[in-house]
Amino acid sequence: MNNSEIAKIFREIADILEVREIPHKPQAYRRAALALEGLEEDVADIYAKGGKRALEEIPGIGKSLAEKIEEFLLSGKIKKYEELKKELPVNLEELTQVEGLGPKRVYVLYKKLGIKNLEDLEKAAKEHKIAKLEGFGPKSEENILQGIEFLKKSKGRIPLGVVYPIVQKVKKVLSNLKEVKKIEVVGSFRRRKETVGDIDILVVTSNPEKVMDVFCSLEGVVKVWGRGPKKASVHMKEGFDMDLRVTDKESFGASLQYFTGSKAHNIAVRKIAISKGLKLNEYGLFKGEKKIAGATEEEIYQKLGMQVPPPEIREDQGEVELALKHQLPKLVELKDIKGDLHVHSNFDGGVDSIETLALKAQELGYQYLGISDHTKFLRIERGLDEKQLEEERKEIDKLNLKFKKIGFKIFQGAEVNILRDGTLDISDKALAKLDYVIAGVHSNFNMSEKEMTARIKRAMKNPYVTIIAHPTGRLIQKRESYNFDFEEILKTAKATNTILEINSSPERLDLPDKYIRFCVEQGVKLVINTDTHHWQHLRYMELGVGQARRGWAKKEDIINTYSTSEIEKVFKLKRKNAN
Ligand code: DGT
Ligand code: CA
Ligand code: CA
Repeated sequence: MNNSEIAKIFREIADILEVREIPHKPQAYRRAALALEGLEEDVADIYAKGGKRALEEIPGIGKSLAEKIEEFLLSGKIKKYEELKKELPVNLEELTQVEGLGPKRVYVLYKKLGIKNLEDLEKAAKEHKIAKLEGFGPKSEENILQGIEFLKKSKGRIPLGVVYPIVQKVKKVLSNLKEVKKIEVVGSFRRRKETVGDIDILVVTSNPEKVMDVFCSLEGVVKVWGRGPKKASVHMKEGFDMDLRVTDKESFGASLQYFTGSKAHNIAVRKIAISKGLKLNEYGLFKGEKKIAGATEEEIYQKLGMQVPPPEIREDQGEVELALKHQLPKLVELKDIKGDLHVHSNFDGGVDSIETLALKAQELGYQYLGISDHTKFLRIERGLDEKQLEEERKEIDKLNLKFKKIGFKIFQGAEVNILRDGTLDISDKALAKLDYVIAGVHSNFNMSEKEMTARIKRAMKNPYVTIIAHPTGRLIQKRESYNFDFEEILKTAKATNTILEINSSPERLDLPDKYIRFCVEQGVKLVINTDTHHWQHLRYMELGVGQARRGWAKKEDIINTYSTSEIEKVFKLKRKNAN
């Protein structure tokens, strides 16, 4: 789309003008970039209909910028940009990604050392050329090298499951300070995106100095990138950055809204504000000079005539339109979950006894627990054969007798392997004795799309297969999903009443969010499971619920929000065609 392409050029022009210390103009270009990103219609269409005059009518675009847009539309180029670029012919986007490098410093590095890209930058730093530059010194050289390392190592992103427990702890330490009045972790973390670039934290405090001190000396902080009166930025030993921003009470809601993002959502919301003659930024919602909302997120959305979209769906994927119509779905919540159906016990080499796992599940308020130990094929993990499954059944029956009076039930399941041809690694006769069955692909990932689709479909057609485990097989940042036709899988799941799993394990989060949304739209039921191998993994449920919410899942889409008797009906429905 022309709009984002031109916006990018405008931002770069702004950067170069800033380097040349030209006043005001950079701001005008940045404002125009924002305006362009906020447009629904392509500027080419606007221009086709109304010419240059119509471009000038776009808020934030004046006469001279309208001319530049016209020039781009007609020639594919902007002369002014080409000229400016000659002055700073470097990869600005790449270089400014290095923490602490803004356009001005990039300019100095180019003028003095001819640095044009990340490679040049690393070479110069390693040769200690940067340390000698005025305004840099050994410290910023070291910073630059560390910044490059980080960019290279993690491509800048880190799985949510890795940062999750660390961030929870940081939040707790900071909220325990008496100086902290309000705190929220915002950005992609609040949206529960499966990987995060960095962590953004917002606080309202009576004593910013004190909070910054604590923040910069938190356990796990290996580097302080920078620290000012309102913002600090640190690097954690696990390889990610955290930003802390101080805001005041009256602006907290506006900052919450702004820094939660996503950027695309914010652009769409700001457009609505503009359409109502209002202005929205991180300080508040304004009518002219007058602030009409800002302290809470609720009042901001309310004044815009909107419901508050849950953070997990703020991706400009239709939530803004529905929020305006007050038709947002009610998403599943952690408190709706009544049990976990993918749990390994010490019967297949896991850590905990079934009894321990059941007691931990009861502590979480669950009404049932499904034990799903591996069957035969995975003998490496001590997979169970028919006889061992019978022994396990006895143990479960014994415990169920004991738990009956408190209304808690253990289901016996199993995690069976889907073999190359789509058959399972254990007989139907053995499966018939279980309450439910999870089937998954654990080997031979490299098949053609056609073969893999046929393989999984055949497994789903087995009347004893209740759930397909981690349906895409991907491992976050480690392994791509195998090739298969998800639409076909959806159709078969629906036709056979097979449930698809949202596996909450931090390295999986499988299904991915967009697939969850397809399931929800098609009425294919889902289950949120933890794949627990140690009782502490039961806590991963929270990650799975976040993932389900990102996929717009409601309570009724998720079978483990059902009561014990309702879920038994789901198990039976699948088996109705078994003989
Ligand atoms: P990340 O860190 O890459 O996983 O993603 P976010 O969404 O946390 O992005 P980040 O950390 O760059 O910024 C946090 C939020 O701040 C972002 O979600 C929306 C808001 N924000 C940042 N820059 C802009 C911007 O240029 N325009 C608008 N409208 N919002 C922005
Ligand atoms: Ca972030
Ligand atoms: Ca950030």
